[in-house]
Amino acid sequence: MRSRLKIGMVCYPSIGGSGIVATELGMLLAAAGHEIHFISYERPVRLKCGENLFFHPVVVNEYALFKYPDYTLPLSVRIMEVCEEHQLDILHVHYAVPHATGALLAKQMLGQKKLPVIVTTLHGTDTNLLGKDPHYRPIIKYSIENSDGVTTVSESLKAQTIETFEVQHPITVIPNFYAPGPITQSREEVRQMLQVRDSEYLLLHMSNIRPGKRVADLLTALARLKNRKQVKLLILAGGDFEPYQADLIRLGIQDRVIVIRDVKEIEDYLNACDLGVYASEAESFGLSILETLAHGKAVVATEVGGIPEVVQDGRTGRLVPAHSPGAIAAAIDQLIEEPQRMQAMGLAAAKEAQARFAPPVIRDQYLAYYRDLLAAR
Ligand code: GMT
Repeated sequence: MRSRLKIGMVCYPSIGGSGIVATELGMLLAAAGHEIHFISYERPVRLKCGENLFFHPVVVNEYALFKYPDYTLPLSVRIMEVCEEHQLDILHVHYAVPHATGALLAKQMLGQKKLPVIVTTLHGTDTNLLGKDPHYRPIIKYSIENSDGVTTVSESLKAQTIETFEVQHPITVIPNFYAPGPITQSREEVRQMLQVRDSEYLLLHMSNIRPGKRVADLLTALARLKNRKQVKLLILAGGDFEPYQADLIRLGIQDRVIVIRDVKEIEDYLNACDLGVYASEAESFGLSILETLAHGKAVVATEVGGIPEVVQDGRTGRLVPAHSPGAIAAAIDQLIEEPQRMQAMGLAAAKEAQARFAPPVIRDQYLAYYRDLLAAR
């Protein structure tokens, strides 16, 4: 077996946990000497140029003939071309549909030529959203069962996947990872720019703000806080906040909420905040939560999916039931009234993140997994 692996990485290129994990993993593997080929419709946002890193765009042309644009077929052709041209050992796809499906089509087209080992990582919505749609469920099940290796980002997602698709295929859990990048502006500078006073608590929420993130619950919780005059909420939104503007006015919290869109460098904001707040109704892992903890900030988050595998209730944050703005407000108020406890939780959070979710540790778990699959075939 080659010591230097050639790995294809297929992912969504946008701001979003799965794309970020795939990109960071590819960059870590490249830094360790492996040759990494990204395949996507755009260059992944966090992909920095470097040695051993290549990007192969999938070109999708529009045809009046198609009522709905098709991505899976040009994707499978691109995957086939890259596999053939670069003799890939591993094809690591993030999400079963359309990425694993495209990989399986590519494998069929390659026929007798050298085939890569296909590793599918499930990130969540394949199972907890599309898995419930009868028009998608069979193709997701097929894509999982025909991958050479399948991983999930949490034990919870593994259990949910087995239950949803009734799959027999072994599934290995390899969690997500994160280590804080450099701070470019001081906490004071960032707070000044955001017009947050020293005496105020800055809550932070980062997500694509899709309905499942329950941003409206966070806004309601903010309006219900006993200590609301002392608190501001910063939302780093990877989506359109416009639909929530009416809630701000209705709840009278326009002057308490700051929204910034499509932030790529999150570190300065995480450094400037005091507490993370997450109200999701489903979450396989919660990469934003890990990012918050790793910066030494406790979180108030919902006790759903894989979140309890990331946050330890009472030690690194507080877990509350989903769909319960009152419980979120009570947990935030309690931490504000016990600032030393909030700080101690933040310190524990940073230590825990470093010990359990450090990038080199997780990179080595993926490498060992790739090598086991290569040896077994
Ligand atoms: O949360 C989303 O809607 C985006 C989605 C994605 O594609 O990035 O996130 C999923 O993958 C992340 C990375 O593994 C996880 O941290 C998120 O928890 C997961 N989202 C859901 O399960 C809803």
